[in-house]
Amino acid sequence: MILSGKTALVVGVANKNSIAWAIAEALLREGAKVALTYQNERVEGRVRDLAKSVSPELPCFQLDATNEAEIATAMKGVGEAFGGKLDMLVHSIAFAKKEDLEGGVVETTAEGFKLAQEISAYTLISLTRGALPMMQAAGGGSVLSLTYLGAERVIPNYNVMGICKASLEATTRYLAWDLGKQGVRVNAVSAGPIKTLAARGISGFSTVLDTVAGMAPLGRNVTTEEVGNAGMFLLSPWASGITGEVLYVDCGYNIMGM
Ligand code: 0WD
Repeated sequence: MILSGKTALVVGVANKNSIAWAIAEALLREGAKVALTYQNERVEGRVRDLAKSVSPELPCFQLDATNEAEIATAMKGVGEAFGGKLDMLVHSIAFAKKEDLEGGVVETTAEGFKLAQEISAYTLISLTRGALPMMQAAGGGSVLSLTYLGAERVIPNYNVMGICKASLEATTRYLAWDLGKQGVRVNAVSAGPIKTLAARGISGFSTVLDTVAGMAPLGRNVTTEEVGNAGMFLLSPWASGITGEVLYVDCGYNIMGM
């Protein structure tokens, strides 16, 4: 098992359909010790139940990524659970107000823009900063975030989230440059569309699913398991020469012109 003896913190599990959960399952399957976080009491029960379904000892911590104090407390808990060493961090969170995921981009308010950027892009920096001392203690580490094609092409209704994903991808490259000499790699998976809680907030999402299945070289949509496996690969030592990269896991849809 490639990840035996390695430790991972996975941020962004909301329920069993979450991409973060598929990544956690792939990490566990390859022998890693995994800790989860839940955003708030609303999702706590579901996350704890998922954790218990794989191991009675799997640690879970409350972490709203916009709350620096909660990041510090969660990281302290992770350090206690894993002997002060962390090898892998997964950032699988995003948020924009419903009204900013439909209608005109030109209507986006400064408040909606800042909120979406903070949760969807800035938190990659703050979570990585929180995890860094434990990665240094581990002699290096790797960080993974989740992005989408809407960062570079226009996907109707994705709107402010496309702008945030562009920011997230640039953040991935700058962090990769900043932390590379410390042996910390930072990469992103650009996943094809998957029906999750977050995706349900985007107007016309079922049209996106149908379009991709119709046009993608593989003739279908990607599964969360496939995204989980690719994420696990980028986090693992198999990807030791890869950093600052965005890997498409979308059944090939991104290569198509028509
Ligand atoms: O089609 C898709 N589903 C794709 C998702 C395609 C490509 C990329 N992605 C990305 C998303 O943009 C996100 O970055 O994958 C990541 C994970 O999204 P998901 O698995 O699709 O969605 P979900 O299961 O809803 O997990 C996202 C969770 C939130 O769930 P809610 O309840 O808001 O739907 O992110 C968490 C929250 O649990 N989250 C936060 N966690 C900590 N602090 C915060 C926060 N401030 N805000 C949201």
